[in-house]
Amino acid sequence: MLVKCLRLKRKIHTRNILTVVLILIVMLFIFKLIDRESAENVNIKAQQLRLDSNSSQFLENKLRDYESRIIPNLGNNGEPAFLDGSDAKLGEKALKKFALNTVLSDRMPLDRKLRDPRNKKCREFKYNPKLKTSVIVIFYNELLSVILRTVWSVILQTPSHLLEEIILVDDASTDENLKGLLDHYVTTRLATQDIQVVRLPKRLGLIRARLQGARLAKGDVLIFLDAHCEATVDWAEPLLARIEEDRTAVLVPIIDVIEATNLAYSTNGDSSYQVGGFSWAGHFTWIDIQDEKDKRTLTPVKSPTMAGGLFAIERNFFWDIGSYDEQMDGWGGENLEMSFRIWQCGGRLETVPCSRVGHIFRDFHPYSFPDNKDTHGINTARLAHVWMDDYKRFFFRHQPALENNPIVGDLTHRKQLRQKLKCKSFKWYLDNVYPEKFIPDERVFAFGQVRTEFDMCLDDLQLAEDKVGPLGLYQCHPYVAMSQYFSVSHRGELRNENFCAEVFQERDVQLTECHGHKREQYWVLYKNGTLYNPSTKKCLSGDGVDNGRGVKVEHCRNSVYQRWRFDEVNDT
Ligand code: LR7
Ligand code: MN
Repeated sequence: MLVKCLRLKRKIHTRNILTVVLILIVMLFIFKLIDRESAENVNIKAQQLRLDSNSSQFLENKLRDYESRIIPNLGNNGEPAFLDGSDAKLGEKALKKFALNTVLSDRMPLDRKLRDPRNKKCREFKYNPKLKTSVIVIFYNELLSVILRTVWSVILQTPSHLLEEIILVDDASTDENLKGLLDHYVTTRLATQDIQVVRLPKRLGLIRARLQGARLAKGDVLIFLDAHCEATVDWAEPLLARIEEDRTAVLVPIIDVIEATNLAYSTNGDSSYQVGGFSWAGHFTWIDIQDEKDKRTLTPVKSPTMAGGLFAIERNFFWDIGSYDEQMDGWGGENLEMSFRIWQCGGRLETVPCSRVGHIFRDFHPYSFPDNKDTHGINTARLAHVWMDDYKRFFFRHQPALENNPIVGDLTHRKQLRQKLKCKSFKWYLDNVYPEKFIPDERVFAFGQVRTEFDMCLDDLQLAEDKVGPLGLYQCHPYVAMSQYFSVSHRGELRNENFCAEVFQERDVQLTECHGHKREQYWVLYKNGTLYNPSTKKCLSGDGVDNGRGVKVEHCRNSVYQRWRFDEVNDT
């Protein structure tokens, strides 16, 4: 019985197993079938997609769809433009994300007409240049419509006999629209134009991207533009004519503002413009023209530096004078490097007031940088070592960590270039090209940190470069940029790089624009450390001033609160 039972059990067992195996096999087969089918499906779909997004029909449809949404005459004459309803909201969102109203740009005609922003007298000048130019536009993830508006403005505003070609250099953008769609636009809508799109295999940064464009260019002159510019009437003629006259002249147009919010082309009047300067922190700045009469003649005006994005240079001269520092990465610094080099090595830099180009000024970079490196700092350290001689000390006060840092890279080639071209010193540049630049420790009676007896120091309280604010007191600290660095100049100014201490209402002391007329900005430093302000007959006083608050002038008395100790005092 027991044996029988066992056998029966075994019988049932075997049958069960057999059924399960059978079911499994059937299921497996079904699964395989389904699986194969879906894999094939996916494959076919992927293939279709690939075919589609590259096929000219697909691109053509996409482009037509895009073109159909353009609103005729929007932004005509460079007027500010606005969208309604949901587009307006989307535009505001885009502004926060890209620092540009991309929605608006996509609705605005790519070939919009701008009014002539020039001073009227410019229209009387006749230029007849023979040189032809290559226009080089570099971009990384810029908006397609903005790039195309740049291209259209060049085509529409440059007589064809002066335009050799347009070279678009894509610095390995990741935005899909900048590939197929851009190519399709160029080959269909701009087929009659000589336009090359060059694609860099990996992101090289704007300096090496420009170099790549320059290597391919054939024109007599190279004009570089950022990818968000609009050229205006006759912009190219005065540039080319001036280079024909002097091949060592490197030229910048007046750069007008295209507003990122509403794409308005705004000018600061037709004759008010500035030229380029720099700060010891290594930034480009705008400065007033040295000789006001230059403004009236409307002829090219000497500029100590350039902003960097928009300029014209004779092609061979570009290479002769050392093109760019190819070891500069990312963004920043190349503009001051090129400016100093041009002046120091025998060229000149000028702003041409009858050539005007708009540029979209964005509040932040809409793109990121690989590795988050401070390329501006590193690039500026490079140029400081190569071109600024001992004056680099001011830059490295702002960036002490970069002074002897291997991250700055090898400088041999650039130093050799300076030797080979027999370039002049930075002192020559300051004396001859930019004599109004304030040098914190030259032609001064005293300079450095300015201490009270209680280890408090005069401090600019982080005043931004373009603001007015109190001259303050703060605990002395060794190295926070130049915020505690002041000088008493030979003109009697108590000042830092940009601002002069001025007495307001006979009591408060503000840092404000230096006017050079003495009065409330005039100070006399006595041997005992008193800082006397003759116009109020009062002395700079630190009593009762809290950390981070403004100092005052008070009646002079023999008090420790009215004695100021500068790091360095000159004998004279
Ligand atoms: O990795 C990058 N690769 C690129 O190709 C980063 C940027 N780019 C492209 C970018 O798409 C753009 O077309 O390089 C161009 C310049 O970049 P922007 O527009 O972000 O720079 P910017 O206008 O803020 O900065 C100014 O200083 C830069 C310093 O490196 C360059 O010299 C810019 O060309 C320069 N722009 C101008 O001079 C315009 C006038 C502005 C002022 C003042
Ligand atoms: Mn720009």
